[in-house]
Amino acid sequence: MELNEFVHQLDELEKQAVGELSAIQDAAALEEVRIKYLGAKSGQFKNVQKSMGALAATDRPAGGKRFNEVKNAIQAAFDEAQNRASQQATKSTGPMADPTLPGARIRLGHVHPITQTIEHLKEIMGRLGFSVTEGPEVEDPWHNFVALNIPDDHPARDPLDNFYLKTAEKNSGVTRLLRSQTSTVQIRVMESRQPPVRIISLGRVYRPDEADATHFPMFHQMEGLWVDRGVTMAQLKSVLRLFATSYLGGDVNIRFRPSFFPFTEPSVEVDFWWAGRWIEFGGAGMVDPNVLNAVGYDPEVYTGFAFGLGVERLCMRRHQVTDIRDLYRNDVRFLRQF
Ligand code: FA5
Repeated sequence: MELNEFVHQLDELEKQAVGELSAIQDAAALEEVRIKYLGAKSGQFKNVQKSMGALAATDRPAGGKRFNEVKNAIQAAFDEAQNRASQQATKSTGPMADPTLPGARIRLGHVHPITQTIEHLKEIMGRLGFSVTEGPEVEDPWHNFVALNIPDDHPARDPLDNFYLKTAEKNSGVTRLLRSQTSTVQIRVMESRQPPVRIISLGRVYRPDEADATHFPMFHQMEGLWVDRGVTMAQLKSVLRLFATSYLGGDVNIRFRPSFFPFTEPSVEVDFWWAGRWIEFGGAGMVDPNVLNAVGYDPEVYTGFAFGLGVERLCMRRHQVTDIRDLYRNDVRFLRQF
């Protein structure tokens, strides 16, 4: 091999290696370049060194001198790059993390107390043989009033007691409102199937009630309906008592008070004893024959009972919540307890 060619190879190697090393900032890239040029087995420097043996004996001193110069230049560039990479490493990671410190605790979210209550109520009523149905929240007067034996001039239809949907009425010409009770689902179920019917329906209802400790303009009700041959008031009381003791415990005090609803006859109000007084949880009664007629059931053949309970008040009684508004403030400090 000619001396010229050998020196040219060394020049090229120096230019390339020093150029690459001077751009290096981190340890991983440095190691790659080290292997490429200075690797013991097939690094480019090693290859050039091997070809020194092919020089004429008279050219070797000059070739060897240049070889050492290039070797020192590359070594110097390498050392510099190594310095830079180690400075960079301290800068980006900062002080070493302490692996013995406990990790940051991640809080898990969970289901809202009312949703938990709804699931629990479904489970209890399921064990008593009631299946679950649903109905729409936007209703028409037939299902919210007429079929429930609430005539046109009844105060329950007053705009002050209901959320009528003006835009829907203007656009379609028919009256629509947010349902004020889940009793609407009784009608929808009986219209769509023949007895025996044994269902519950849980969902939101809306009333322009002023919010206080026991009232909210949006709340949930659990409606129950059992229609068959020979269903009696005694069964209604048994079912509600069984339900109450399952959900609130064996020592719960429950009271049935005579009352009036247009869609049941006779009607009762259901109270639970709570913190030294009776609190109303719902209404119930034997399905009025007019309602059975409205859905095409023969009241001479079938009888039934229905009830509607406030879900929030049940949840509150079980979990000792004294203000219904706490359930809807979305304050995680409160919600976390459930
Ligand atoms: C009714 O809504 C009847 N549909 C119940 C019924 C069903 C009777 C089937 C007979 C047969 P009432 O308006 O009383 O009844 O409401 C029932 C329960 O809903 C109340 O006892 C109470 O627990 C709850 N409730 C009523 N208004 C509110 C409110 N603004 N906020 C929270 N809960 C309420």
